[in-house]
Amino acid sequence: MKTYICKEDIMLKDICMKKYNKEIKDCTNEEIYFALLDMTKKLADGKVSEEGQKKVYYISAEFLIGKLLSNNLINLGVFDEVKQVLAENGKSIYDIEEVEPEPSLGNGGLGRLAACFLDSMATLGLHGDGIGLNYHMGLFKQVFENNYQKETANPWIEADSWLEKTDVTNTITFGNLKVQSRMYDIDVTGYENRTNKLHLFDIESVDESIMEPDGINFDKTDIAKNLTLCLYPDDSDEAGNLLRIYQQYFMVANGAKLILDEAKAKGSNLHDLADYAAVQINDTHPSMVIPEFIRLLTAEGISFDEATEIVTEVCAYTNHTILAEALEKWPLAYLEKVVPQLVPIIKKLDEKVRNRYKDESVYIIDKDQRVHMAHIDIHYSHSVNGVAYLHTEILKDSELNNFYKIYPEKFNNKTNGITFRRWLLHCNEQLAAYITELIGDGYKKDAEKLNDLAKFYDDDAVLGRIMDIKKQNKVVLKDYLKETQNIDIDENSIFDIQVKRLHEYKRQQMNALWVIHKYFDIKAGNLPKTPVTVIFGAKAAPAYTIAKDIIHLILCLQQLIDNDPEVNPYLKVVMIENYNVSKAAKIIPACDISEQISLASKEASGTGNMKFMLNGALTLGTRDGANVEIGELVGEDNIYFFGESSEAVIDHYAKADYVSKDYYEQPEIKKLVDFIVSDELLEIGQKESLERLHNELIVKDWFMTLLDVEDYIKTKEGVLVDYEDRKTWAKKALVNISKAGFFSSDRTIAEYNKDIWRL
Ligand code: AZC
Repeated sequence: MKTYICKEDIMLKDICMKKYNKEIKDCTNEEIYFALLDMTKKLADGKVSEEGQKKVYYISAEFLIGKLLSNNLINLGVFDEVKQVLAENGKSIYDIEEVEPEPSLGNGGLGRLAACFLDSMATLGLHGDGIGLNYHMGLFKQVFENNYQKETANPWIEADSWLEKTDVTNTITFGNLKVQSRMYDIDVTGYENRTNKLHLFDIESVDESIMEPDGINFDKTDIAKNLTLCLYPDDSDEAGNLLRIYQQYFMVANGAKLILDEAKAKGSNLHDLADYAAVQINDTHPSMVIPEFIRLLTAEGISFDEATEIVTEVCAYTNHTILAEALEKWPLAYLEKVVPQLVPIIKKLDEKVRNRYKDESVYIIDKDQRVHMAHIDIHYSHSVNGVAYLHTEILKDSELNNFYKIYPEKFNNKTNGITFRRWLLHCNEQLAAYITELIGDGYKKDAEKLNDLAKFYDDDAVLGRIMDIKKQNKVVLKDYLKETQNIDIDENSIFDIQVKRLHEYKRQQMNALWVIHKYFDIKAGNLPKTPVTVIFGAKAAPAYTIAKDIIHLILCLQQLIDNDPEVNPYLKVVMIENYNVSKAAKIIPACDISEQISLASKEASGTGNMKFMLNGALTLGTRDGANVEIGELVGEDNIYFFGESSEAVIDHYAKADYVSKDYYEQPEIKKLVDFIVSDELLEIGQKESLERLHNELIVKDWFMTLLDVEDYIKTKEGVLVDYEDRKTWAKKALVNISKAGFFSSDRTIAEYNKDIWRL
């Protein structure tokens, strides 16, 4: 029997023996997990090197990395071997995966993108590290109670984990206090290539015990204890805003110091910093790195003007949203409290802008004395990019048009991507193996090779297998839901899935209105040929009341339908609790219909849409974000578009002429909306919450749900009809898989490097 990892000569068997004095077969799953942790770190360490002069630093408030064990094993080329060795010893890699806690270092697409990018940088052999914060409790853990979202603490750091404590420590100075920081590192393995690092800074004096049992509240003023407790602490009051500024400065002050130290160690005289470092600023959370660099460079004797030029050459900025509320604007007074050392620099940067341009809209400090962080980025970076073609066009033509007119050469598009290691090889092993059987494994390194699947579009046997694999993935999800939430779903139903952050612009509420429509339809005797399971998964920001009301509505619908024997054979609603990366990996391969129904112009890109497509789901969506590019690749026959165009939507906002009430007055729509406050639902749910949502849709509906709901319902009914022709459906699924290569984050990162970083 083979009981070791022969390839790298590091023996799992030996580690188990040394650590526990046991054979593999006698170890518990926990013990094996920790042994594999040791083994993986050793294998990864062998692939770290500091060669190459220039290095890229990706600074981000979020890194939604997900569990790492299996992905690292895949990237290190030993997954199959480990799986086999474990099986020979009566253990399952899948059981061991369950032992690993999911790191709580991100929230949504922006954070998951950062994680995919780190994977791709290492895979392409680029020397590139991540810089972020080591949040102890992350966002929060979501539980459902009385059909509501309840937040609880989400601690994830164990004594032994992927985090490696380093010797790098700094004293970080704020206006009113000094704190000690320490750097922790996580290995980022590339697929059969180098290992990079994710550097996470932590505060030495952090104190998890100040967290209240609700998992989100703590003394927001006790910075020395709370600085790295949580991602996105509540910012509905001044203390919360200040805490976010403390976090952001802590991240960039440590990051900037590291970057300069590494450059100097390689021989930089700092005047030539751009030959040593490229810094990608992921949204505005790290924007203070620009004035911080200037502060450090001028302290080394470089003039302010030259320091500004150096920093501009080094830094590049990525915008991820056009939602005004997400573009950070800090009151100057807050910055004066937390980071007084940066204020004179920011004022000088603003002065330079004012001297050159007479347009108030591009100033850094506005007339209300608020500092527009994105404006610092745009003036003082050499590159500004959007994350999908449409998004970048909207930035250029409307949102940032005044900047585009000044700096047309800075603007560029980098359509997002996803790592196929996690989102195909790992989450859908069966499909990956079948693709390999059909076209070889070249696609693992060159995703465009998936195009070779085109020759099987009309091959009945292949189409049959694609549907079989989908079915098996549905059974996996069914078993998982039974085990985790005690929910029964039918693997023979259509899996219609919307999983993403909860936000009104993403319009989960529109999907809920379809559920209501279907409920009426079934009650009226129009029974669907194939039952439908509508699956939602989403966390709402704790202070976002309407988002929580939408979750409440979905949970109430779930209960109503579950208890109605007339409806439940045909329709089921499931809200996944605590949706996260690990759950996504189980949900996405099982999906038939991928819901990407944001109000056109509002979803910068989306990346879930890409994951679903790659796993053979068909997109039902608006012409928004990267959906547009998916549509161009697969062709109109292989995607379901509906709804108003982004131009029409932007026009409605410009003219302020959208009146949801006018749509509500249409009897068909009124019936659906009014069901939110029907006796049936009020019996299950909370009056206050359901009435607030009902009212919101009628009097405000800022993201125009009622504008598109009719077309949405019509189109979705058409999708269900199409599903009945399984062969044509399977062909559409295969077209989607074969065209997904463009959305590999390897392609995206190659573009960043060619156009922006130039390593
Ligand atoms: C998201 C965008 O909403 C999403 O469309 C995009 O795909 C993703 O970034 C990656 O670019 N944004 C966020 O998650 N968060 C913020 C603050 O924009």
